[in-house]
Amino acid sequence: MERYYQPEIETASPEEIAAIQSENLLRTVKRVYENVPFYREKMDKAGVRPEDIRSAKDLYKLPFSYKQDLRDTYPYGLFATPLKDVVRLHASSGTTGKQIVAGYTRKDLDIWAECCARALTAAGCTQEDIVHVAYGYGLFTGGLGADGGGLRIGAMTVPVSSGNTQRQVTILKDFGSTILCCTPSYAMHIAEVLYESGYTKDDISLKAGVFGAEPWTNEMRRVIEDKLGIKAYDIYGLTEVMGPGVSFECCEQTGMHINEDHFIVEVINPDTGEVLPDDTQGELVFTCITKEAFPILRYRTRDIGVITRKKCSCGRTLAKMTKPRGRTDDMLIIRGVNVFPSQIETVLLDEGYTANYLILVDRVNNTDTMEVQVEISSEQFSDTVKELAKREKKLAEALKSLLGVSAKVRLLEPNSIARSVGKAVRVVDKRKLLD
Ligand code: DLL
Repeated sequence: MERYYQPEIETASPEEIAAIQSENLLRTVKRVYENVPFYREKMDKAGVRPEDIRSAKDLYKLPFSYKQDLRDTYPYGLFATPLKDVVRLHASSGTTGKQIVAGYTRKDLDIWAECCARALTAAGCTQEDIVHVAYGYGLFTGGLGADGGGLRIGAMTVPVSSGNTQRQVTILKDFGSTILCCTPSYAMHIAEVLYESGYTKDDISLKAGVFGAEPWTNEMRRVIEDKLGIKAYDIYGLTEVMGPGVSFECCEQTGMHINEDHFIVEVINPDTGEVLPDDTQGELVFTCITKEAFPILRYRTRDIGVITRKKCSCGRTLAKMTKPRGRTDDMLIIRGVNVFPSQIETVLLDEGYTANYLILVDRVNNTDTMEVQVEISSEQFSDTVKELAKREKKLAEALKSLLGVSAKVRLLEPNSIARSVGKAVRVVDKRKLLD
């Protein structure tokens, strides 16, 4: 029997959801117009007044917002409450060195916990469960987001964070964790270490996993389910909109239900901005309608997906989105960390290298690998082997420090990377992330 965390919302009629959305949207638009100069100027420029938004149907009249807007207003320019009311910050990588900063009031954290509680409940979590959170804790939203959901349900929540995989296995075994939350690639790695340590799924008590933050295929789902003896559920979200729990999978496993009482989703043509009908592929755009501190409007996620309102066998009426089918920009997700090639280029140039580089991404033993190859100048090329090794180490450290994820560095002799006649090919991604 499917369980819901808030059946009155999760199975509400489309009319009820539309009414909630309109009411919340109107309030949010008025609030950001009054409190955030960025939105006021943008709306004035577009000739839209808060009064022009009379229901959720008028959403299309509002201007879009972009990652660039967050950079331009870094760090707090889009906050709609005084900083004294903000009780938590999270952040993720932007396209350059600057982070994308998200703020939360106490109420925002409460709603976030509620959204994650819905996701965990859909994966079968109850108060009786032991939720093992192996997403990273810290500025990344994964750890504390999932943690909030576990606490809200009243499950025993274990904040293991990511890394030290041997210890993850020990904790899974000894604590009897029943629900695992982490990135799907980390789940694969945990499974591997479990078996390498001489154990099998019979030695642990897991029954479900809630995995997201990066693309994963149904093929990968089957392997994880088989190795860990669980049912694996997808969860989606992004820092700019909230973090994990914007949408979540149910028992049907054919897409993720969007928490539509808190977020309005649109699918648009990324080139023209035109709003597309349901069941058509396009860029996902989210509007936060209940957030106090950082209620972003019509945010261009760059994630490509499809929205459907077809009846779901789980009984939920909330619209569903497919797994993201790619991105309209060049963002890579390496071991759950967002990485833009432009960030790598900035480091290379800062460290005195040329802009002749190549980023090779692969997945080896279910773990993402990244190698940055960069040409050195003729003068650098005459350095001793020892000096070159020192240079590689220094560059690897600079990359790790800015990206938050490690990369192997290979210095190449001058002119060894093929020059392109059109758009430079900077990234070779050998992972097969889509079905
Ligand atoms: O990844 C939030 C999150 C944490 C989601 C834990 C789920 C679980 P960001 O670091 O800001 O936030 O990255 C957001 O990651 O725009 C997608 O491109 C990608 N992404 C997130 N969830 C999924 C998923 C978190 N389930 C970016 N499938 C998004 C595919 C995902 N891609």
